[in-house]
Amino acid sequence: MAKLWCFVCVNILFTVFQIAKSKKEQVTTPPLPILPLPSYSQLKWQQREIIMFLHFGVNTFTDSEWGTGDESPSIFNPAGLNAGQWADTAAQAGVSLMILTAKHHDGFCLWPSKYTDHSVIRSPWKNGHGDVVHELVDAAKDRGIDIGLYLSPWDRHDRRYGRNVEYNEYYLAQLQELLNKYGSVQEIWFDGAKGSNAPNMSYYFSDWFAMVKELQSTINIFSDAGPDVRWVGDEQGFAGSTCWSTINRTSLSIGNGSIVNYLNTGDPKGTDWLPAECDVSIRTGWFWHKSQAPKKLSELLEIYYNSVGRNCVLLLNVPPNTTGLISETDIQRLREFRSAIDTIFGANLAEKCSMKASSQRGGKSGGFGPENVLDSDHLWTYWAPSDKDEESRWIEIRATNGPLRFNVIRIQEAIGLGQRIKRHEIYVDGDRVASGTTVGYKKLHRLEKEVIHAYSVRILIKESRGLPLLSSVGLHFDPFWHPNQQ
Ligand code: FUL
Repeated sequence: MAKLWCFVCVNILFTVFQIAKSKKEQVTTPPLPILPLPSYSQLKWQQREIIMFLHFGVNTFTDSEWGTGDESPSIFNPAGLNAGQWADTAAQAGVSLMILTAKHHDGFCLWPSKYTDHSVIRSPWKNGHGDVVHELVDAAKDRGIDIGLYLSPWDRHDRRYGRNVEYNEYYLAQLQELLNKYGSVQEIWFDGAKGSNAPNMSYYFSDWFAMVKELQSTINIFSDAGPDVRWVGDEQGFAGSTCWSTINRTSLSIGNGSIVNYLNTGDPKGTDWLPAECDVSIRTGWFWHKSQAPKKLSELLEIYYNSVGRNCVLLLNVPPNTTGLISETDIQRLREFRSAIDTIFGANLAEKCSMKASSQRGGKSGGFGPENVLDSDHLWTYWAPSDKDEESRWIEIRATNGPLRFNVIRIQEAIGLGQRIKRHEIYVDGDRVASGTTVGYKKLHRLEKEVIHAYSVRILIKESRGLPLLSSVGLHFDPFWHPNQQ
């Protein structure tokens, strides 16, 4: 009997202990999101950081930017075209998506469309049997790179342009060709440029967008007004120093010059997640011209800081030449650009430091401590302050191995739960060295003065929509940054 009692008591104790243990170990949940949120495809797009644009077509051979539409297909003969070389260039530059102008404003099609003969079919290139889109798709696939397509709405060649139903049918037919025939397409570019050759031409955007989504479920649609990616409002590759991924789509329209400032900064009250893409060319023009050279490394870095470093994606155009190759000078510059980015951001001085924060959600064991900003996950592990921490929310990096030398500070928000930070400041050993507004996926601060002997860096969140959530923080040294020489 005593034995039985003993057995029962041990069992009861064990159960009580298990219950107590499971209570103690209850995991703290993530905070509620703040809407709007990015879609899966938008998040993937954001993490690409740099996308390559390829402007190529009859303009390449006529030394022009906007073709008239009267060009003879016989001028298109890129005898040495090698899409493998384009894709290698992209891979070396760390690019995971390449967008080709399948048709520019001149109406010439780089693929053998069934619906027009103003295309590669009538060109001498490969005796009319070539298909540039196909070549790019194959080369990109071999290297694990995704593709995107640009199909100009404005068409200066096709006779149907200006007759609404006919042209929209033609345009939709071409969309079906491109999005059915070439496998997965990750971005489609609807350019807002529209000339005066048919002022009353209206584009059936709703039909186009619906068709695109029907044919490609993970694609992002770019236009001045989205619906997935918005134009940044300029072609210099510069976002606003305040840049929200949120905006009100109802205030946007395609080809409307009066909204460029709104596009540049976004809207903290916006009800749509519509991040900005910064398009700019490595050269002056979008198409290749013998007389032009690539931008200097310092200019490309300036663009990088003002696009990727301001919560955007950089869409950098690298135009193939008349041979059908990307010029060596451009390849060389891209190599320098990638190597500079890797040099600057390859090492994070904060990794060797200790972290402190004003508070943390769920206390010490809640899983939302400041150390989360040092791991390699830049979305789903993050520092979250406690709900009660409303006054001064900060995170601090403390040197443990001697003083720190840096001139760039990187801050990233956990945008999977919404973009939140409105205003922030940075202090080094108690002195304010930088201040800013939005953070978003990535904010890069290049300091006016290099910090050579620091022991602590504090990021203070002054204002935010709900709790600020930081997913990554970095202290970097940029040897190419000379503020006084700019
Ligand atoms: C503009 C076009 O007119 C340019 O030719 C170029 O394609 C650029 C990316 O978009 O609107």
